[in-house]
Amino acid sequence: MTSETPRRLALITGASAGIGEACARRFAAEGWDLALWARRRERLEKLALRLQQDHSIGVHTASVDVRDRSAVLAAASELIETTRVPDVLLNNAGLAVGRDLVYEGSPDDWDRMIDTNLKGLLYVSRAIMPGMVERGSGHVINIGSTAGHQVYPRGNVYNATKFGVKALTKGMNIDVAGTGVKVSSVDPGFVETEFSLVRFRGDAEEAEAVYQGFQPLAADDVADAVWYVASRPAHVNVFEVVIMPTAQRDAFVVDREV
Ligand code: NDP
Ligand code: 8X3
Repeated sequence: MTSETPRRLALITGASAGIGEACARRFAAEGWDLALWARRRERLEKLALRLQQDHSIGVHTASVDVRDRSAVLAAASELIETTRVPDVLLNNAGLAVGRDLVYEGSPDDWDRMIDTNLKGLLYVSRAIMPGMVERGSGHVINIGSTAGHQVYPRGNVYNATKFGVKALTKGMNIDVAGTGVKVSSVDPGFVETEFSLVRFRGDAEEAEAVYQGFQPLAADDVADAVWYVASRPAHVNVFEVVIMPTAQRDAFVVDREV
């Protein structure tokens, strides 16, 4: 890289924990500048400070709820005006809430999942992609899930959102044909993060049980896959990576020691 070449910039949503945080560390270690978004500002600022110190990179943080369309637009404009259009947008912010039967489920939980996993992803993409298209380069990487490949009991609305992400990855790819912009998804199985703690509303015992008796993926394993996808040459577009723990072969086949 010459002194005139700006460092590449990745915008990561949901960077305050889990997969997003692991991706932030990975891209930082590769010398990329970062824009980190999530709702928990303190966590972002702590992470940013550490990454700036350890890797001498530029890190921009913003407390953004991706469900809030005007907050997304404001943060995206600010980022583009003060920094530049990101080279990579990692649409990672997402969650599952509850494991209820649809006919007993809470519409508030459905709103949280649909508004975050689908509409949030769309709002951020809508704010960032025009600059990529105009420049003729950029890469949107969506974090989907094996839950977007196979429906499991009581997964209903979360499954629907991740099937939706899968459709959006395909649709976005078609929409940017001819522009030089790439769209990919990385779809993990079980990853031990705060995901299940959120799903089970802070019940640590229930959350831990999800990962008991086998070795789940770590967030760093997913960050490896994301980095692989992001670091292909310009003419290579990886559409979809599905990554599971070796003990897991689908939603129902998990080799647990009992
Ligand atoms: P975590 O709960 O550890 O992290 C979720 C991240 O998303 C946090 O940084 C959280 O930040 C952020 N987030 C949640 N809601 C919002 C919002 N409204 N606006 C902005 N940021 C938000 O879970 P994971 O790291 O596991 O999850 C990351 C992604 O990976 C999700 O899309 C999830 O569906 C997907 N996934 C997870 C798997 C797993 O088994 N863990 C497997 C497959 C996919 P904050 O609360 O600070 O806003
Ligand atoms: C997270 C993986 O199987 O818990 O998307 O839904 S799973």
